[in-house]
Amino acid sequence: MRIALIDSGLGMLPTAGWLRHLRPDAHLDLLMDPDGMPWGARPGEWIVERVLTAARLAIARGADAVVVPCNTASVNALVPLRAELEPARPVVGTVPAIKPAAASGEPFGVWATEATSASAYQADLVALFAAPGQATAVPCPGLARAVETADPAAITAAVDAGAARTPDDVTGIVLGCTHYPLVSDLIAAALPGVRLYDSAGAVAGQTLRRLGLEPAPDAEPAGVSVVLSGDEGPLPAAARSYPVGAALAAGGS
Ligand code: DGN
Repeated sequence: MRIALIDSGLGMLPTAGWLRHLRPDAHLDLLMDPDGMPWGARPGEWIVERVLTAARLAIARGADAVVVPCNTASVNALVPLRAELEPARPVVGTVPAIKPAAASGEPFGVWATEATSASAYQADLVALFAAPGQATAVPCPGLARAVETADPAAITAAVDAGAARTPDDVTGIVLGCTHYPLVSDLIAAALPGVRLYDSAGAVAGQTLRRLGLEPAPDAEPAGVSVVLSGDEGPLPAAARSYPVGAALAAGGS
């Protein structure tokens, strides 16, 4: 069993951690795009092309399923990706956790990249699940990139800017970019008492369901490979693959 994950970078790791925990015997191919990062400020057509390119590489490497643990990529590219790969191989995207936040009945914010915040997809989810005025979109420019580059000053500045744009009365924040759970402790500190919602565990669970697999946390671990885009152009031409074995910690986010 081989599962490919596609994101611009580290945002895929919480979902990879859940998959590793639930089915350690599935080989994970982690396709990251340092050359194209950040995707959140790119035009939709560019994102579609980039994700399709990565997905074709994943299939060439033998993927049984393609997971997109990235909200930006999912809201832009899921439809063309499914059209190309399904039904032969399941495609699992990421949906911002707007439904559970709305079910709280309390006001909440949706932190996301500019591309996701501006998408009809997010607006449709809010219209579908939230009461009028319950949700506030909070675009967080620069936060995904700051997390990716592990730049503490930039992370703090972007988190503080997000907190400043978040209405005072919210009791919940949807982490609508998969990079944000990696700094959830800082976001929680900036917004004390606010509940954070993310979708990594749900995406991993859905991947197992689509593959017809039950959780088997004690199974013999398979490998993990990291595939990075190169310096010279589109991902497959310059992809470099690093087998990293058990470097990913088992467990959730
Ligand atoms: N992790 C991506 C997301 O969930 O939107 C953001 C990636 C990026 O490059 N901004």
